[in-house]
Amino acid sequence: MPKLLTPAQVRQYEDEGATHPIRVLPAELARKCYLEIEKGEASHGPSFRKVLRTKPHLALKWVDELVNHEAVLDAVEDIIGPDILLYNLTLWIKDAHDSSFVGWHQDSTYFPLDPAVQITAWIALTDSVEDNGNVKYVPGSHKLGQLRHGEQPGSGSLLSKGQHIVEPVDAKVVKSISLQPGEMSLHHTWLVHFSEPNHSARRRIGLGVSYIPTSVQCTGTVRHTAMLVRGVDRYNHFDHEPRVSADFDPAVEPFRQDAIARYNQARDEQVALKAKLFAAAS
Ligand SMILES: O=C(O)CCC(=O)C(=O)O
Repeated sequence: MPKLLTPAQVRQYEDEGATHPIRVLPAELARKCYLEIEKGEASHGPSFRKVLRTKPHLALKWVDELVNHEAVLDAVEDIIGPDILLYNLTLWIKDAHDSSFVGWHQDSTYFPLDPAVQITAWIALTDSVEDNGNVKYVPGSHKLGQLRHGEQPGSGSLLSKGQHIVEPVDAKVVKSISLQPGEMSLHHTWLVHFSEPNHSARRRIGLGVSYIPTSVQCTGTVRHTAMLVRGVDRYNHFDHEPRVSADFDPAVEPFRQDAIARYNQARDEQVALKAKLFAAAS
């Protein structure tokens, strides 16, 4: 019996590579998190975006609580089992009338993970719908395996190097993920997905959390860090991340800096490796 998902949602995930919407938080809690972002932006200025960009759960207590939230983990457990590591997360922010977008891509392209068993939980802190640039995907595309990606830095993409799939995407059928604050979607690491600019006068903010089962290994040269959020880790493939007891917890700060450096190094290594493989295959 699934813990939170309905059997139909589990089936949708298996068939399409994504399921949505899943109510995981009350709308008021999502609003509180949104206000935390506004508070951080007001007190730290533009540098706060950098804090939010990589491993913000090691900096901000409210993010730590969100990624460890019971309902979020119940839904994730329904797909990847009870022993769960939090591998990475990203705050996806599109401001009102923001032209930034995310090109067609697969999350696996940035993750040196073997096997490629990773799930992205996208938790909506605002609404995320058609007019403000919600996520869209090709149902069933998670069955295609890894596709070739190219880079286009400076293109306005929210992805660090403007990565995008270079082979033709069969986008005859595209599904839209519409979420209200406190709802979540789950998507597979090989799902082909993208998002368009925000044409509305509202901000669109979601937290994309990457969870993996503890059995998954990191394939790069850098040993990664990850947070054991549920169950037991019998594999010891990652250095475990500590939980913060307050924002910018001084006891965790040195660990955070090191974890971000390791994550970025491993991601760059992975992107370069994939670029070589894609070039060889073309
Ligand atoms: O939030 C977006 O617009 C893109 C999100 C995304 O690509 C992801 O969560 O993998």
